[in-house]
Amino acid sequence: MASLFPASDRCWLGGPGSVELAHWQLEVDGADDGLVTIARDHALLVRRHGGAEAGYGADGGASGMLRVEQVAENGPPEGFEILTPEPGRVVVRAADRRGLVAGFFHVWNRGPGAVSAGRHRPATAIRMLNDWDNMVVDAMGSVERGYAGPSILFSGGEMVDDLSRFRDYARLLASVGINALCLNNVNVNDVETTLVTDRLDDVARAAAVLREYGIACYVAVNYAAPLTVGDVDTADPLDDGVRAWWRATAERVWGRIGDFGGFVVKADSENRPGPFRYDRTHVDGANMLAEAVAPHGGTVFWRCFVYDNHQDWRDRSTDRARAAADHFAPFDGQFADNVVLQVKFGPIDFQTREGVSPLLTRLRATHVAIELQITQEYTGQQKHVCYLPELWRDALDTEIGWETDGGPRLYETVGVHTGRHNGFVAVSNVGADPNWTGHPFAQANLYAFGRLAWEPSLTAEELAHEWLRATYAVPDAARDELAALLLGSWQTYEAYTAPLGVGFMVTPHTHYGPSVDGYEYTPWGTYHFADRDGVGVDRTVATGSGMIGLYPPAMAARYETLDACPDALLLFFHHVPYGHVLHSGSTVIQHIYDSHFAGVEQGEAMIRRWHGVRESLPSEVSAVVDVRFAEQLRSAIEWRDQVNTYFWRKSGVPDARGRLIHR
Ligand code: GCW
Repeated sequence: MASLFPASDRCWLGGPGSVELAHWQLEVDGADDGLVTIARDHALLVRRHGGAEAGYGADGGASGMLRVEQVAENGPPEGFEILTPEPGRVVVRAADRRGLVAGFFHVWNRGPGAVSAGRHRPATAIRMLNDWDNMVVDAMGSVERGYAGPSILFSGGEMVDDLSRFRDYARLLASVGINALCLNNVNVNDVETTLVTDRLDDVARAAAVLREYGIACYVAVNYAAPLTVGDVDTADPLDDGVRAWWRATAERVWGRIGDFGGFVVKADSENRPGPFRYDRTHVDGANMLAEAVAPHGGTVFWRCFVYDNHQDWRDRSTDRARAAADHFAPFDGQFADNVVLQVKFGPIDFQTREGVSPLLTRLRATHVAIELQITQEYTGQQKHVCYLPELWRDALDTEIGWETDGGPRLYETVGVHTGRHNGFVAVSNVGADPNWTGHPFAQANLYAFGRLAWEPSLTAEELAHEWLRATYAVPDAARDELAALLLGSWQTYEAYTAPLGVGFMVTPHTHYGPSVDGYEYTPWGTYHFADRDGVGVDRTVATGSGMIGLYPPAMAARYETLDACPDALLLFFHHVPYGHVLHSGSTVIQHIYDSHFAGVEQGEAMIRRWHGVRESLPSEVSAVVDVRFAEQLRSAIEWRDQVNTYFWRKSGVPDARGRLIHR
């Protein structure tokens, strides 16, 4: 028996100030016979196949407002139907366990009074999270780029014994439609390499928990495992010994965990081993693994974050934004059917704003998952409120115009060519912090990712209201204020950080706070090229790296010329003089000053709004938010002053409005 709701966690699934449903429980007992039990307080409703009622529990089912039944007929996988046969009664029907869980939470997250009859099914098959959890605390901590405390799954080189917190996590993910989870960091170190060999019992324990909620278990593997933990002296994907090692490994994995999902691979990326070492291609590497897992129904998620991180900053011919498309687009159609290419939404690295990855516009015969980052590595590290659905909407709504100018939008292209095996992956933002995400409002990003992956047309506004309704029992007016606080927070963050899409002005290594030239002379390929005359990266076909030419022609035309290029992405695609006049009418240098002053003012306005609404939330939530807002404002001021001072010193152009810029 598995209770679907944690009793004590501060999340949309319960905890102080959460909606009245904190007392509900749904229990799914043995998927095979379709027995589903729902309890509210002590009242149980039990239904079996075909809707036959098996009985009521404890107090006679007085609170039977919501019934869940599993039907024997074939419905769409993971889909469900809501019926409202009479006022006050809601019935959820589904053909499989995932549909049941999804349907139940559909009602739960809105409240039974707010749902209407209808059929629902996910738009995408892949709705996956990648945890970047390390087994051993390393230089990156227990969770790489984690901002919510240590890993909930690993501690001191081992998987924790008590998986109750992990079970709550699984429940939480199921509640928003996530159906796959990769347990460990894609940077696979020595200990994690043995997850698929010596530590299978641990993986099996985690997989058993995930199974209860219809979530497939994945592990990130070390591409060089045959060499490092196996008895083979190479990791050449075409070597028979290597192929045999992976086949045997897959047999053992699936022999232990019959419904195991598969492997996630970061190869030839940021010093990780990969097929390039053996002069082989990524098709060779991915298909070799795919062949090993195929007999078991397994899938290989192959990440496309492949670029030269040993670049000479003097070399202007190499452009990191081209790399994924250059490496992978030529192989479109050559990857095995159980390979999914996992592609970051932008071609650089989860920046506050980037043009979309050209690779995503080029894969027409390959399964693709768009990778988003929920953990706020570059967007305020869960100290700043930065509501990411607005960033994601901006990227996903980009019109990619394959044949003509305009549509389809990026999100509409997921899976249109290859059908199944497409969707969304995101890097998770949870940790052992009692509120799960460090900043209580960062839960909204996790919630929204799951919902967006299921229904990629949902608006940022809809998602904010949905999350708030499911999380805090507050009056409508307070909820509207909280939604207003989230909405626009990404634009505010952008306004006080790096200007006009230029990206990467962060402190090296930690990626928190400003350091305008921090990466300028490093091997990482993330440059802004600011000098006394201008700033930005020339990616045009005419005079730059030609990266824009990797887009379909009509889309390329939208970025290639200064006339056409939108202001928000100007410095991502062009190097311009400080006096260049934007479509907004402002010059670039004046925009930099104005936007940084405005960003801090918007941050102050957010805090005023927060003060008007903070009393409506439980004190433990407000106390954390207060502390984080203080840091957000401090950091925003630091960004404003460093960026404005830097550009004043470079350009010598004074602020037209004469505000204080430190010299
Ligand atoms: O954004 C960068 C991060 C790395 C991360 C890498 C990746 C897991 O700084 O910490 O490594 O991306 O996506 O592989």
